[in-house]
Amino acid sequence: MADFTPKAYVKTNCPFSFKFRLFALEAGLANRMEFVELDVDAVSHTSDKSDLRALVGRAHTFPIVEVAQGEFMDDSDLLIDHFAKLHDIDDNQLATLNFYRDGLFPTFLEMFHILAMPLGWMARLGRKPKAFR
Ligand SMILES: N[C@@H](CCC(=O)N[C@@H](CS)C(=O)NCC(=O)O)C(=O)O
Repeated sequence: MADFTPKAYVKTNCPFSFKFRLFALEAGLANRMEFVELDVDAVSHTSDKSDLRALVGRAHTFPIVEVAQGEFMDDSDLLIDHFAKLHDIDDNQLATLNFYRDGLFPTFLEMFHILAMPLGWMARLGRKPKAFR
């Protein structure tokens, strides 16, 4: 559908969501899609997630984008590839995206893996750390 506005669901604590959003912004596509932010601090966060799961009709990760009416795509790299091809953009030329992809993004993932065990203990004690929401 030519006039369909893609709807991107992004989670506020999510480094993959940030990657996709940064791509969209730097590629000049951000104002051609709608962003729906799932706020991990919101009281409604758990129900927001299950509402979205029901809408999508399958388990998924964030970011997830409704790329056409009723058609959902997740995985940040697949999404970047999809929109880059659609708009004839070379994402390797996007300097800020690559600054993030080569720097903060892998650093964050490394720290997350190192911290996974203590964060898991906290979660089991009933204090759900932000990174696990
Ligand atoms: N390979 C995926 C990984 C995405 C991912 O793991 N996202 C996390 C949030 S940062 C997720 O959706 N976790 C499940 C959840 O929050 O329900 C990508 O690049 O988009």
